[in-house]
Amino acid sequence: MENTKKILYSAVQPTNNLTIGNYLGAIKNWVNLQNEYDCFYAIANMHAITVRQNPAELRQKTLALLALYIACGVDPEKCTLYVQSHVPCHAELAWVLNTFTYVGEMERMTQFKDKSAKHADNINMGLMDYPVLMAADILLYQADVVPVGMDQRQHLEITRDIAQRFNNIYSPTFKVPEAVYQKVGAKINDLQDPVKKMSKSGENPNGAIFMTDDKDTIMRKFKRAVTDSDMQIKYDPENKPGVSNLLSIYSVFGNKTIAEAEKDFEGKGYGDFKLAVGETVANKLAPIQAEQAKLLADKAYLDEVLKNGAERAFKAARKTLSKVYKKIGFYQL
Ligand code: ATP
Ligand code: LTN
Repeated sequence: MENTKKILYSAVQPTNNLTIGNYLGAIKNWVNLQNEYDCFYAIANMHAITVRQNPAELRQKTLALLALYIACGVDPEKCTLYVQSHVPCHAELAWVLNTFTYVGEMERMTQFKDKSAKHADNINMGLMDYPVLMAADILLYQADVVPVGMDQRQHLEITRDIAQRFNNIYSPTFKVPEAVYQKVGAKINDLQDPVKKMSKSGENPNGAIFMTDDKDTIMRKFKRAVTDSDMQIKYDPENKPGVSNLLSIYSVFGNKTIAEAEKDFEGKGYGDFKLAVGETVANKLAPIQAEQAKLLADKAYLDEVLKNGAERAFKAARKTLSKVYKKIGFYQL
């Protein structure tokens, strides 16, 4: 039974605190899919260092992210939870895949262009190579599906291209993965600038709701959220991006369809609407925050989860890497 399950792979970088965009776009889906798939969920600390990190904070954020995965409902008994740098195969496969990836392809990546503009003083090789490391992550585990937010679409496409390229030159070696997105929640937008994605490292902290925000902060940010002047609470992302974004947030946190969400606010004003969205989010986050704090107090348990995870991940990853080394002609002892 166990072996017939398809494989799922995903990861989040331990940069900053997560936003509800990360939760709704990715982690919530991970929880829904964990029974159906054999899941690997990584903490992508090697990706994180492509922009400069404070070492003490990076260490702390790594454990905080693990605790958050578990607090959100990811079950370490069912899934493999591990830290990317604990499995050296990621760096090793990334090196090989670099030789199957063109500089021009990497220069055209939207995230590379955005991050280069944002960190103009540190456009390092790692930032450019980010998608290749991500391809290595996914391909090492022969993943069938990769649940991510819409912003990762281009990275998933290049992963598929690299896999197919390698398979065509040698023989079928890598599974060509499919991206899976949430129907609602795959792109949560900034509360202050609702045509831009909500980002954990965005400029305006009022634009993002962090998973660690307390109720007062959440209510204040929703109260200030940008809407429009027509006073209609209906879902129309094109013409009413602010209101539509709030409706999406409300519907996924409240487990409702968009139509049900619209119905809840028939005849109501924006003031009431924003309060209700804030209440719904704060009530959902409170138990997650409490559970995360409890888990963080038990470092021995978290370390144990990571140790088991690294062992399981290494076994799976090493198998693929050995195959690759053989195919490309690396001399084996
Ligand atoms: P950063 O701002 O540091 O670049 P980020 O907020 O984009 O980070 P990542 O660690 O890059 O976060 O992404 C983690 C996961 O969250 C990915 O699957 C990504 O697609 C998803 N995600 C990020 N932002 C959003 C969003 N606004 N809406 C939906 N999903 C999102
Ligand atoms: N780049 C991803 C994080 C990430 C990832 C992965 C996601 C690193 N490796 C492998 C899916 C599969 C992001 O969400 N920014």
